[in-house]
Order: sequence, then C-alpha cells, then structure tokens
Amino acid sequence: MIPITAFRGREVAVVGLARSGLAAARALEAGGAKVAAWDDSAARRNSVGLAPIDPMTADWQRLAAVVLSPGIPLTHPAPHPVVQRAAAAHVEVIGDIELLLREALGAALVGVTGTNGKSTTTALIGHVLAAAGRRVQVGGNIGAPVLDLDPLDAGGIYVVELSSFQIDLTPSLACDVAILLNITPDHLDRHGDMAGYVAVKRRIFDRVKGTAVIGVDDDWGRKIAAELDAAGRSRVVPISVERPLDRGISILDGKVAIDGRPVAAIDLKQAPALIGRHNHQNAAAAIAAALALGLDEAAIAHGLATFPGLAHRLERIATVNGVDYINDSKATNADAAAKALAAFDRIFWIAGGKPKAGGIEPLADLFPHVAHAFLIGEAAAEFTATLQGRVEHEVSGSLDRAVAAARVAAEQAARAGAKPVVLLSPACASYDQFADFEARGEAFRALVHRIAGRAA
Ligand code: UMA
Repeated sequence: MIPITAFRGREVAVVGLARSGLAAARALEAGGAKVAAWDDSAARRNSVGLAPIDPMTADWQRLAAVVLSPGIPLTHPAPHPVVQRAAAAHVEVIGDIELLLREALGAALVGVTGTNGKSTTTALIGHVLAAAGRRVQVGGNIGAPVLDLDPLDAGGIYVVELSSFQIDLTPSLACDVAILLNITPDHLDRHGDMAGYVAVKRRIFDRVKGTAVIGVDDDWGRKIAAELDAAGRSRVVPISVERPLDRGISILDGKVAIDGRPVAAIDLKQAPALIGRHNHQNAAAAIAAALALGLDEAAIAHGLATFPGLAHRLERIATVNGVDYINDSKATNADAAAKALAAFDRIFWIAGGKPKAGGIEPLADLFPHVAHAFLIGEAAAEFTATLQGRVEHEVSGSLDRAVAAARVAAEQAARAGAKPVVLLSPACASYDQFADFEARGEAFRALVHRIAGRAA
C-alpha cells in the first residue's frame, strides 16, 4: 500500500467503495487524512467499516477533495450528483491515480492506454522490465488498484493501465513513457461522443516527460502522432503492424524493425504468448517502452519470449494428442473474438453465451478459419442461423458438452495431419451460464485439465 500524505490532517470524501475506492480510503487514512466514505449501494457502504458521509447533506466546506471511482459517471451520460455538488462547492474531484502522482515518490511512470490490448501490453511491459532486473509494480485498470501497490522510489517503475475514465480523473497525469495503442469507438455513453472519447485518450500525452509511443494503424492515432510531432515537445515513437516505418517500431509478419532496421535478435516466433497481429501491436509498444527505459535488444527478446500471457486471453491451457486448447473467454464480443479467429487456421470453435448486438456476422471473413463450431448458451439459435451453409456447426448447449465434442473432432483432424486448436472464444457475455468471463474460463481450464489427465 502507498500511504497518501498530500491530504494529511484534512478530510477527503471517497465515493465508490469497491476495489479502487477501498484502496484509496486505506491509503489516505494511512497518510493521515480523515476519510468520509460513500457508495450508492447501501449494502456496500454499510459493510466496509468506514465513516459514512451523505453527499446530499454534507458540509462541503469541510472537504478538501472527492476521490471518485472510475466506474462512476464524471460527465456523461450525466455527472453523478456528488460531482455536481463538488463543482458547486469548488471541491476538486480526482481519482486514485492522481493521488499516486501527488505523492511524488520518485519512481518512473509508464502509462498505457488505447481501446484494445491495454492489459496485455501493461502486463508485458511489467514482465519485460522485471525479467531485466528492474524494480516494477503493475496496476491500474488491469485490476490491482494503484494505491495497493508497493511504494517505489527513484529507479523503480510503475507500469499503469489507464482507462479513459481514469485519465479523466487524473489532471496532473505526467508519464515518463506514455503509450496510446489504438482507438476505436468504445465507452461513448461515458464520453458523449467519439470526439469526447478521443480527447480524453489523447490527454495521456499532455505532459509526457520522455517518450510518446503511439499506434499509427488507425486514423485517430495517425492524426495525434502528426500533432505531437508538430508540437515538438516530446520524443514520438510511432508503432505499426501494417506498414514499414522509417522511424519507430514496425512488426510485419512477426518481423521486428526499429527505425527501418530489421532486428533479428527479437524474434516473436519465440514468444508463445504473443500470437496474432493484435499481440504484435502490444509487443511493438512494449519494445518501444523498454528501449526508452534503457533495456538492450537481448533483454527485450528474453522478456518477450518468457511472457506467460494473461489468463483468459488467448491463453494456451494444454496440448493433448496434437490438439492445442486455447482459453479466450475474455472475448465477450465479436471484435475480440476476431483477434482469436485470425490467429489460427484450423479452429474447433466454442462460441455462444449471452449474445451481443450484431452477433457473429462481423466475423464472416474469418469463417474459413473455422473447421467446426460448437454453440453454447442463449446465443446458440442466433449463431446457428448466421453459420447456416457457411460453417459446419452443432448446438452443444453447455460448455462441457462442447469441449467433449470438440476434442473428438479436433483429435480426428490431428490424426489426419492438421494442427487443430480447440478455441473457447465465445463472442458473447457469460452471464447466462456463468458468474463472469473468468468463471467461464476457469470451467474450460478444468475440463481441459481433465482431458489432459486422462490422456496422461
Ligand atoms: N457506484 C456508485 N455509484 C454509481 C456507480 C457505482 O456508488 O453511480 C459504486 C458501486 O456500488 C461500487 C463501486 O462504485 O461499489 C464500483 O466502482 P468501480 O466501477 O470504479 O469499480 P472498482 O472495483 O473500483 O474498479 C475500478 C475499475 N472499474 C471501472 O473502471 C468500471 C476497474 O476496471 C479497475 O480494474 C479497478 O478500479 C482497479 O483500478 C475494470 C473495468 O471494467 C476492469 N474497466 C473498464 C474497461 O476496462 O473497459 C474501463
């Protein structure tokens, strides 16, 4: 935990009492602040053992700041009533990452944002730096609230995943290495429109102290990179997995080039957890960050090769009788499942769950990669209609029946000389059959381990 001393002796309202709010409350109390806590859920605010504040009747003159959880609306669709009260009383509203920055611990900060790939890139950079012997702490939107991390002084490095919600709550954000991977429409309800979303993401570069790493494979990234170049205030490192770059990092067909120079020492074929073009974008960002922090190519190659990957994201569980079993339970929409379908050629695909708008029609270009689909959950009927006449499929209903049937079919393909994968990449939410995508992924893992155990 990182005690926050910036509010010592003053009273701070912490609003939202889940992961980030509770960590902020503990850190503020440890640093000598008085914490008044609020959550709209009565069950929550009555169970956390913190002095409650009712924001509607509180004396706002007492409060030095409001620490808001990122999941609570700051501006859209409408500011939370607490935010409105704070504005009227001229009390600042900030987030837990702003508190970390105000503590000025001396460690470097690597900030990672973007629409897709943030968590993998954050974990990857943390792993590469730690494997090279650096003192590193990894947190933020990836799951561990930053104030639960260990204090790090000069020489240490915080690698923090930043959602747009968190950037919005961090007015003094100043990264030593700031990374914007990509931008596609997301969270528009919370930012009003695409322009609002892009404006918040772009703020990761506002006060960058060292290197600005930016994905230039989408129009937004290209535009922002050109603006940063024109402003000339930071070192800009473009990254691409679509085109060669004279300056920056490109990875084309798995081949890494730095400033246009092929770098054979960094071989992504040796990095089993970085399969697929989207992961090459994550790797390009990690290479840029690691170079900016002084790692050499050999250390970076070692870090990439030994990265274990994140659970539930293209996670290889086991290889049994020539069949790879891949857990991509995190793919709760078609966009995410597209990355998995693009990464393999002969797929025994387990899909379905609670369907999302648009279903799997957007994946049609990737259907040739699918040997057979096994459909589960509420989406089975809708997906059957989409696949009819295009992809062999059957309705399995439950995950255990799907895994059993996929195993039989995939082993047959393996015996015929193919390199099949059984891929759980549902393109659906999990809530019809599981508590969340993690529970679904764990159920898949258990089923695969049972198959592996029997084979052994
Ligand atoms: N609450 C209210 N009023 C509201 C809304 C929520 O009181 O109007 C209360 C809820 O009752 C609950 C708490 O606020 O008790 C929830 O706060 P939260 O949603 O911010 O949840 P945390 O557990 O603090 O998690 C947050 C991030 N959540 C969001 O941004 C929605 C986590 O990102 C992050 O891992 C965590 O802090 C630690 O830093 C999750 C996420 O879904 C993974 N992020 C989004 C994404 O990745 O798309 C942005």
